[in-house]
Amino acid sequence: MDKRLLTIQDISCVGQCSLTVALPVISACGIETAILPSSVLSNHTAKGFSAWTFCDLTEEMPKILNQWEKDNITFDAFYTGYVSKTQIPYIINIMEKTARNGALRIIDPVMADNGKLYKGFDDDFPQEMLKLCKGADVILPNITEATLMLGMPYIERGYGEEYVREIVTRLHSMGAKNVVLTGVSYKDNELGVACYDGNDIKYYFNKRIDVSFHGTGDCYASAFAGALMRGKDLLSAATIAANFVVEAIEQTITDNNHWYGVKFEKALPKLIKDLESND
Ligand code: PXL
Repeated sequence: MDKRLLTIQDISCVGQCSLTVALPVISACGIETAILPSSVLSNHTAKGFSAWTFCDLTEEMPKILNQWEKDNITFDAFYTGYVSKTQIPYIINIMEKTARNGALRIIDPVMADNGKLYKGFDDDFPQEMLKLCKGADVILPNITEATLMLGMPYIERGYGEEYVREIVTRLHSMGAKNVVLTGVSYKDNELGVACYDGNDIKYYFNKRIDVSFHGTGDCYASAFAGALMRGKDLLSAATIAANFVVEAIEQTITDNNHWYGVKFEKALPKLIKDLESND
């Protein structure tokens, strides 16, 4: 049977993030992708748009699950992104009820960046998100999200390996089987990821591109989930995803009018090629 993944996150109608990224990216990886929208927004909540509309879909979740159970709909993997606090128990229940044997839980604890929670998230959100991370096969926090969940200080630059080791080992000991920490940097000119599987920390670095675009975290997690489902190991999936994001940024920086996200569509051919090599 072909593999089927369920991704749970919002639809931001415009803005190249969440489901408008996850669905095309994971599908392009050759993996059947089902969706459970957590909410519908006119656009994302990051800078650039004047405001946004928000329609919460929590009440749909048990109804959708109920229908799926009648038809025995099941999944080989779950990938969650931007969700609200009240949805977390529903999501855990959906994952329990619809998992095929050995189904993977990939959790991107979307909530913060650059040391701050996103607009609309309360201070107790990190502790709730930790509950989702505790049962995960892989979590993909950035350093802000990881330190908020652990109650550790956020250090922007100039930290050493000990800081990263403390973050990934503590998240692992809380129950996340594998940790892919994004936005790791020991030198000004590099940016990368640290992968920890409970044994050793493996790194992958790219040259730092000194621009910040919205939605790159969603591009990263989607490509990672697709690559993992294609059978890549943790570090290979983390590497393929990082190179996909770099390509998407490079396709975007020359266009000053493209302010709300990255042109990930232009990077899909590279992603597909990278997935095919060493298959
Ligand atoms: O990219 C994360 C994300 C997803 N969805 C919405 C967001 C954000 C980040 O700001 O606002 C609605």
